[in-house]
Amino acid sequence: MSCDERDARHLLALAEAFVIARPLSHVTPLGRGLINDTYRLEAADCTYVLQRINGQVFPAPEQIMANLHRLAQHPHSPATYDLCVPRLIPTYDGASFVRDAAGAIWRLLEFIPETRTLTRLDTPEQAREVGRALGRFHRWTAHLPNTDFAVTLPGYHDTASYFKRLAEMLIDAPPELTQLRAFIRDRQALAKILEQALAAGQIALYLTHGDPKLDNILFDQYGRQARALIDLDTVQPGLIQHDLGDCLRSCCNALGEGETDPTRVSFDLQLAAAILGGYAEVTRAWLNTAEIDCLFDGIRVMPFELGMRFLIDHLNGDRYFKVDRPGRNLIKAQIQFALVADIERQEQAIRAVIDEVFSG
Ligand code: GN1
Ligand code: MG
Repeated sequence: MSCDERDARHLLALAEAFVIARPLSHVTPLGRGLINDTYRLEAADCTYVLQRINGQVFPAPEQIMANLHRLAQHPHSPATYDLCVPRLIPTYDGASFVRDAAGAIWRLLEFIPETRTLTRLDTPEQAREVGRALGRFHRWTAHLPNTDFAVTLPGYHDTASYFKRLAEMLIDAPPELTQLRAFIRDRQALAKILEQALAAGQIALYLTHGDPKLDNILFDQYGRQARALIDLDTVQPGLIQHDLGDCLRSCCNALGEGETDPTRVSFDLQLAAAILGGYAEVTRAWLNTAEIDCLFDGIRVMPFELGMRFLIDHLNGDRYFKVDRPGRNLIKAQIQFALVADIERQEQAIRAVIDEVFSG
């Protein structure tokens, strides 16, 4: 029996605990996630998503499951906002997950049929749909008190603490990192900007998605309508400015996170305008001026933060993000910093778009 076969049998045995169609037929790896292990499971004529939560990254995976439960008890279905989120499938014992022999948590989710992810946005219409989907998600989750939800990943978007940690790690930086060190040091104020706005009461905490990158948005089969937001592990109290910034960071870097040449990276203003337009269409009447004024900071800070996170992981020996080879996290950090630089070059234009789309 090959190792793959053994793995597949192990996965099918785990899936047996859940209330699903029979017989279970096969499992295959799914998606491009950097943290959890995700599989597509076929059973009879149904498809499911089987996932192992990364217990090294999430200190208390049970809290994720508790948050997902709270979300599922929302008094309004997401369909009220023209949106889907994946449903959790219970076990025969009525639990929402099983533990394997090593203590890891596995869960099963519905596979939302007739959908697919896009590897890049090809049209402004698709980009507009992305913005609408995120706006709808924020409107939907805003009905629930964010204080009822656990913080599943403490410090997740604490940019200032990543900055501090990295500054210490880079004190004795090797010569090839001194340029990056200077780039980061010049942006100390940026690392604190949203934290200060929050402390000053200009912006507020909401229940956020936490990871609305393009891979986590499901489109219909034709790639026209954004139908669902998936990967809800980081749904926790947070800033909508972070969510929107993260979404633009991912969608407007047309070459993707995996690009290897920082000189080729750019922030696509046309796509950004369309995403912001779609987002504003849904949230214009709901957000206040101060919240809108801080959106640009979110757009600038998120690639900066992710670049720092990739660099920290590189310096730590690649323990957090999955990598295909050593050095990958360093390149990924450089790509994110190149994106920050291009966002800064286009600041005036991006701010003008925000003003325009929110003035409606
Ligand atoms: C991670 O696992 P995945 O791919 O959904 C990360 C996000 C990053 C993203 C970058 C919990 O998400 O914060 O933006 O990689 N998730 C966590 O691709 O750290
Ligand atoms: Mg994720």
